[in-house]
Amino acid sequence: MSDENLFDQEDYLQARVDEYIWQKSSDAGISRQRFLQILATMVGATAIGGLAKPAPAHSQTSKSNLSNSSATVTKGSRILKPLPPGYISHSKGTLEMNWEAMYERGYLVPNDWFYVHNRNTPPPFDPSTWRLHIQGTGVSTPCEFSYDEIIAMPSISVTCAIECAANGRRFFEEAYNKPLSGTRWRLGAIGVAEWTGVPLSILFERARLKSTARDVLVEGGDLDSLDSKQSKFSSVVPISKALADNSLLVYAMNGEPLPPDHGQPCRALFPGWGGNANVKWIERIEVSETPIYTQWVLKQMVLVGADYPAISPYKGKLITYQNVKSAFELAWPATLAAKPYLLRGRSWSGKGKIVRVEVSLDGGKTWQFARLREPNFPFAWVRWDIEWNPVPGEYSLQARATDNLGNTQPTTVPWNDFGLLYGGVVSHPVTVNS
Ligand SMILES: Nc1nc2c(c(=O)[nH]1)N[C@H]1C(S)=C(S)[C@@H](COP(=O)(O)O)O[C@H]1N2
Ligand SMILES: [Mo]
Repeated sequence: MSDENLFDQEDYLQARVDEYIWQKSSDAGISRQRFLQILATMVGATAIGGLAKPAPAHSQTSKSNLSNSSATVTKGSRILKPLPPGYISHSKGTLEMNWEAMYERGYLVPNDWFYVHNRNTPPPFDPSTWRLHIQGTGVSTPCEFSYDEIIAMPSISVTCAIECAANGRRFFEEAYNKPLSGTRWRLGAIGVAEWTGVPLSILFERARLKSTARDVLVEGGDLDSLDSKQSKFSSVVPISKALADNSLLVYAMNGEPLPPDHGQPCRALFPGWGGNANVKWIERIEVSETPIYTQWVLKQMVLVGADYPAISPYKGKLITYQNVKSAFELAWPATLAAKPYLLRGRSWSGKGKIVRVEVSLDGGKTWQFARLREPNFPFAWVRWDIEWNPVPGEYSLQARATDNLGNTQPTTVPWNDFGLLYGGVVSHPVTVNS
């Protein structure tokens, strides 16, 4: 069977045409000098480039002024950072952002507050022995880089979201009254940060990329728990995505060295793609002249269900880019006093930038435009607000966003067996007391 026609499938073609000219957020980016300063002053750092050892679990005190106490930690946690209060710990390796914590907060999610999806405990990092290997049939000169070499290379900063492909999974369960396996995320498996790193295209140039390169496999240092063959956790993207200006080997998050939970020392950034593409704790990148089909891509990164006919060898419809979603910066469920209130929220799209947000305060009967705030970066999110002066009662608040390609949020979403990419309008329950 020829791989060629399989690779020509609609989704990957779509991914290729979807590639936008990225507006580099270099103005907002941290300077190299500043980064090196931070690195040098980190506790336990021996020298520039000698990054601090990962802090022992839960020993750090959080810098956030909201974190007076920590949320309960699941026994045997695979998350090393302290859990902010109110954050939802679904399992040993998952931490969901609670949206009320974002009320009136800045554009970026601070590192301590960023959601976590760890299949494993972050592997230990030793800057003296860690190497990034670039190899495969798609490069003429396979090579390796040390951490010091990586951070000495030209870098850019990109402000964008990372979002789990399963964000919103719970709304499938609620809409279809059917249980799903996997983390029961509401809408908090997303965060926006400023990511700094080396464009993958620069690394590939050093390895003398061939014009015939097709696919890129990015591999982490941890095992893929879903794979019985004990392979490492990995993701595959087409070469066109890997060569996009904003596809990075990231080593800094919001101006700090990448924290252990978020991929220290380096992670991939493929803006707009599902969270799992952004492989953490990278050790190896394989560039191939032939399409790479991993079990993960064939069987997990797919929509499986009656509305998604499988395209062999995929088990369903392959997913790449994230869809449009919206969330209120409110507790779930929320209880408010009957007084004028500035309702706030955020909307985002993996395919571009949000141009319009409509809000319904009456369960979908009438809609009003929300006011959009700056900044509004593509592949990140936009903050919005709307005035509300409610009388006591029970409410169902809804928000519906539209991106610059006209993608919007439907009322109902067809079922898929893994509960991926829920992009429907969500009803947020709110009680207003007198
Ligand atoms: N090596 C490795 N990379 C990984 C994962 C993992 O378990 N191991 N989880 C992926 C998934 S499913 C998501 S949603 C994102 C989460 O990134 P974050 O924890 O920094 O928010 O990382 C991705 N990268
Ligand atoms: Mo995820």
